[in-house]
Amino acid sequence: MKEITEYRFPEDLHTMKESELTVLAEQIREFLLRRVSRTGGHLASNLGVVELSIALHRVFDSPKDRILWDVGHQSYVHKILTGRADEFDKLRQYNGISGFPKRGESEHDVYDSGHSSDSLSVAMGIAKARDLNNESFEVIDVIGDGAMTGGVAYEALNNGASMKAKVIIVLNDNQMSISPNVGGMTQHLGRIRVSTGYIEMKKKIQESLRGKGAFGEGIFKSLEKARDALKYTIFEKCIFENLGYKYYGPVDGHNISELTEFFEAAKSLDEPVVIHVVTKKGKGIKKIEDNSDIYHGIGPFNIENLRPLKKSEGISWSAVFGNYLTEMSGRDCRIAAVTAAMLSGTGLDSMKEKYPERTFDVGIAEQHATGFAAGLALQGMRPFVAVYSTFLQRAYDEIVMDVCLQNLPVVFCVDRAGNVGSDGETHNGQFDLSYLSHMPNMTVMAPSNDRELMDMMEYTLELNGPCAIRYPRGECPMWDAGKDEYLPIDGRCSVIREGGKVLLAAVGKAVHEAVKAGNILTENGIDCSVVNARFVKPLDEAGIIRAAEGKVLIVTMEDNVLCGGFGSMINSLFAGLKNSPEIINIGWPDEFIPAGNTEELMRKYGLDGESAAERIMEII
Ligand SMILES: Cc1ncc(C[n+]2csc(CCOP(=O)(O)OP(=O)(O)O)c2C)c(N)n1
Repeated sequence: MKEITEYRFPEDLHTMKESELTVLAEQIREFLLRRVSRTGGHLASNLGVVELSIALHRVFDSPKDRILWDVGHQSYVHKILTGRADEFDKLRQYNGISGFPKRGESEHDVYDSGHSSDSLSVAMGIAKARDLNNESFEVIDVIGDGAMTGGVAYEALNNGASMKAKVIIVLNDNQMSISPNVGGMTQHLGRIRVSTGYIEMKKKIQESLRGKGAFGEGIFKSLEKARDALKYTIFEKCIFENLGYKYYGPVDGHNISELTEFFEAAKSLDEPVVIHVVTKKGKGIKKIEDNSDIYHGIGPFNIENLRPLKKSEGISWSAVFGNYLTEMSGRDCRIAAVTAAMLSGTGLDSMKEKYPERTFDVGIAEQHATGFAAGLALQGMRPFVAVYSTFLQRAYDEIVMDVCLQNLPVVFCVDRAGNVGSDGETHNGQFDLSYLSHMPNMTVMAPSNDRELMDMMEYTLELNGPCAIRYPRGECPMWDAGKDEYLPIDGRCSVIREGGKVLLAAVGKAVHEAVKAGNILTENGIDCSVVNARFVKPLDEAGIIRAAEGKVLIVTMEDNVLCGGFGSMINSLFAGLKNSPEIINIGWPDEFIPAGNTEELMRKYGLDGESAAERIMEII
């Protein structure tokens, strides 16, 4: 056998024998393990779709046929099978290949994905355009059972059932989201999986058909007959059929020949069809199969023992949040935690363990999470919605309508705010200060250390209205009782140092960069003041105006896009004042920031302390 990088994919797949494909699957697993151990990435989901990806690329003719990957974190095998194996050394790095499908990267990547559950809509749009243009190709959408907990998938299914444009929907059911999957749909799929009478019948029919060249409609017709006979006894008619889709499955997602048969058969139909494929997340490596949540997305690891290479010395922002929420919940039984399928990621494990009845994983459903929290708040509870900044974008309307308009005490704990590094464009949380600050009734805060985060969480109870607390990915700087001054969280900014003609006004993570810039300026003989704004909305206007007295230059710093962010709030504040100092704003530009190392990206885009100091020295 050749090395993975020596094949000509996808062409070679069409000429390989089945025995060779089985060996290829193992080679791909080995390759994934090696490469991801060096770069980090999404491992378990990709190990689970090796045979599925091989069968898809064997049966369909990409890029003529369009293969879409929902979320796209499981597209590594697709990337290998479309000629990108030798680029895996730079997976998820600046100028390297993305960890998600990306149109700019390959003609085989149909759309840039990263957020869950939207692929069916896109697939149906492509299929409809194909039909209107009298073109002929297949549209195949691979969507996980986790992604099927997201509401927009049902909007597409509903619309697609009446539109009838042919899409082959491959439902990849591994019973896992990142954590074990939740909800009624999961239970429904589970019941289908264990309808063993039907599965046995299906196997017998397949065996009798195999070797007779009875591909295509033959298989499906026989399956339908068998199922009709069993329907009222052991087989539950599934939701897809009730909506008007052809449904076939469950299919063994690790059996290339069975998958091939079903995909060939799906090709022969001329209507939308759902093929329900059952896979094992982490397939092939026992430790990963058993801990697929941990190996869903991981940093570089030791390939021998699969342990992470980098031991984090400190505690993450998510953990500070989760631990403190658990503590608060012990004192206040009104407190509840809501997450949209990111229980561990947002630090809620301890909360779930201690107060399971007040911890809600609602599935990949940020909109529903927000409305649900509004309902809890209407009944006197104090919900904390723990959510990544990038995914909260989904719930914009619910935050406005269900929370802010009613002035309800829902607290959004906005994790992974700002730049997130190697997940890149689709996952950066660089917009939240902008999209939250313009909502009436909303208080927007950004802590710069653990104590501020905990105090802000307490302060939300006092405020008794909509609040957002945003904090970044990674390690949380600790408040130092011996060194740092303590100023209660009460709407005021905190003045870290005073002096000179320059004011550095920063918020959240950027406060540390402002302090660095201040130190560099002092070393270079330029005295300055540094303010930690803490509140983006409402701004502590009086405090900031006082700090700006006698200054010739204000420099704002934030880990958010400049457009509509903290800096623009400061601009508006000073626009109305006489003798306003000159103001420059430092933050992310009006661009999607690519994957890379966060520190390097901050340097490149001028968001770090050194760059800020250099810029100020040029001006002064
Ligand atoms: C809107 C949104 N919310 C949350 C996430 C984070 N997320 C990434 S993958 C994933 C689980 C997806 O499960 P599934 O579709 O079953 O794919 P699997 O990893 O099991 O193959 C989640 C919650 C996301 N990508 N998009």
